[in-house]
Amino acid sequence: GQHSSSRGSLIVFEGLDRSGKTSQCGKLLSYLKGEGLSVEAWRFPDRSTGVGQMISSYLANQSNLDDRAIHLLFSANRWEKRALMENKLQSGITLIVDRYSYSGVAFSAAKGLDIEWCKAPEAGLIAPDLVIYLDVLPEKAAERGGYGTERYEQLEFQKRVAEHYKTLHDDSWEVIDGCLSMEAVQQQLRELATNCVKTCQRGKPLVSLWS
Ligand code: NYM
Repeated sequence: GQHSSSRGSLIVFEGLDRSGKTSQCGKLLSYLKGEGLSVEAWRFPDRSTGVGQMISSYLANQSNLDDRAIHLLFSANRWEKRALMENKLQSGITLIVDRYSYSGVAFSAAKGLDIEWCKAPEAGLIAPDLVIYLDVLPEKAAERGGYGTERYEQLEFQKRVAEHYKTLHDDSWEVIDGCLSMEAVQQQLRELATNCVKTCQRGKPLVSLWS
């Protein structure tokens, strides 16, 4: 059973734009809540902070920033949430997070920045217990009602992002075929998340990312 001292899980969703992350996160959140779990949905970029507003304006093409400067802002946006994230996890709350450091690296590397340079500022953030990668071919994602008008929402760019994501997979990753039906994907996610939550409740330690 769940002990008051047991920690929550950090479950991260990654994937290309229009891979279905946001819908699946929402469904998983409702399901886990229904199971009586303490759970919150987060997302990065968190556009509610000062840093987040700079990112949002950059993404909307309302401002221009040097590629490294925007990379560091995305990272700072995670760092400013790190302490709160750890407190929530330690107090038993599971976090379902729509994008994290892997987006940071994959999108910046797709512009030609060095991967190790991109990873460095992420080292020391909390490592996810589970990364769910919703795998959809860039061409298929592009067909899904089309991209929006934000920066990066272009097929050729998304193809490069997909290639960089592939180099980031580690033991915490589960690759799910995002072209299956909404229900079939959700069914797999529920099972993966439930197992992950149990493992963390049994005392799996929190560790740092890439350090
Ligand atoms: N993005 C997101 C990055 O380039 N770096 C990051 O660190 C993160 C978290 O922002 N195209 C990109 C990926 C998306 C865009 O994300 C906005 P969303 O999930 O559409 O709000």
